[in-house]
Amino acid sequence: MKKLLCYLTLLGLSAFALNSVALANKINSDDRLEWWKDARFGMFIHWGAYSKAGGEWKGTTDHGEWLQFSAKIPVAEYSEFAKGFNPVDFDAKEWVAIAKTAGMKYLVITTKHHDGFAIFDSPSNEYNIVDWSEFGRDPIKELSDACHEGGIRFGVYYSLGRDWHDPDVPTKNGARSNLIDYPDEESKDFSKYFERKVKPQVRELLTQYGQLDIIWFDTPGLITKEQSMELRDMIRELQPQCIINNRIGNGMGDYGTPEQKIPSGKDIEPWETCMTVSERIWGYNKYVGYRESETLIRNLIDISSKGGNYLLNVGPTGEGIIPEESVERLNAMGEWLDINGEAIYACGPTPFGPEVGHYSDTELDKYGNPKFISEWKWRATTQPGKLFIHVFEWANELRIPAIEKSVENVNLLGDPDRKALSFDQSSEGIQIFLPEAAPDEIATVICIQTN
Ligand code: FHN
Repeated sequence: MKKLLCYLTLLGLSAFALNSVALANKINSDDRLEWWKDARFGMFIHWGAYSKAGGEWKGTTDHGEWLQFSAKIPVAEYSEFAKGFNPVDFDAKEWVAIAKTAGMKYLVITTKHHDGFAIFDSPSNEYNIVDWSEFGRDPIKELSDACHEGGIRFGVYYSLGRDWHDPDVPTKNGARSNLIDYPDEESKDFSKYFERKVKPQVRELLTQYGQLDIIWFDTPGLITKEQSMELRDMIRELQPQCIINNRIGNGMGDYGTPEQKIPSGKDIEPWETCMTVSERIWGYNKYVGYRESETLIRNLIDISSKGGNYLLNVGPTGEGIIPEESVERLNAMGEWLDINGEAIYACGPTPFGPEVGHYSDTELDKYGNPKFISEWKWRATTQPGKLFIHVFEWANELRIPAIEKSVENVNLLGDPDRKALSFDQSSEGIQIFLPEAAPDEIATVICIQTN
């Protein structure tokens, strides 16, 4: 009897021990996202065989990362083209240095876009940069090492539901499928592609590059709930700290991903807007225009004031160079953040809201809903004991809504002497008296310190 009691006790203890290990490994979404929410600003990189074309194909010039589809290139011709991908000027440390100078805290790079060509060493599929192209090196290994050494969080993008190289990737109504080489949409079996290519390659991404901080899935397409769950469980098992975006599909993932647009108001769910530095194309296109630095800086402020992250995309050339037009703009963002970063990183959203704009009571948007009219006078972010007002439209005095706490001091974040500004606080709001000229035409930050 004594032996049985002893055995049962041991059994109980080991079960408790196992359970606590499992619990310790169970990092919840909030814990995983903590550094990410503080980071606010990351670099997106769209780079692959398509970059070699520079947006051009047989006289047409409006291509990017969709080159194979938009130029209607058969697999045989595109695969031959991919063999010539040889980014001899690629320097991972240079890319990480550009991101750090810009004030970016993480980086997400396309490891396999819709063309199905992997720019990482993929033993499970020979259609990759090491085995297939002239380059013969693994840029994802070089970039992950540079990120880990440079103190930037490392993330990978993977196209889930579109792969124009594989015969088994159907899309909704065939609209985004490769119907040139694989015209029989009905015969395509996504589960074959999932087992043959997706699972082995995601496992390679999870096990070949050290700590992985983000997996940024794209276009989940016709993936089933079970398949999304299987990927999520694999990630959680192999890289429990790794953040997953919502494009893993079927309502899963740690955060939302609005694209090329900024939500009109604060959202309780974690979210990240991804946007291009160029006017619209993600992959390199030598003909495309670029957004102005003022727009990019104010977007970062607007997004931060609504509690979101900004994943800003660059499209390096086929030789591996981030275009100068992008670098100039990222440097301008970094210079602004060097002075005002305290009002962006690890900040909370605005305590107000009406400053961002209002819904028109006369105009409708393209969906027939009241049109949102953005206001661009100022935005707000917060830190404990501090309220930051980012002024876009300068005047000699600024009025903001009332706050509960009493204001102790008001100064300009960019003023090295932090000279106190005059202000008047009442139940009606706060009136701040400002210098004649705006210290920063793009956005001057006022720091309001409260008790
Ligand atoms: O089709 C892709 C596109 O090429 C690009 O990668 C964007 C980035 O978020 N995602 C898809 C469009 O939503």
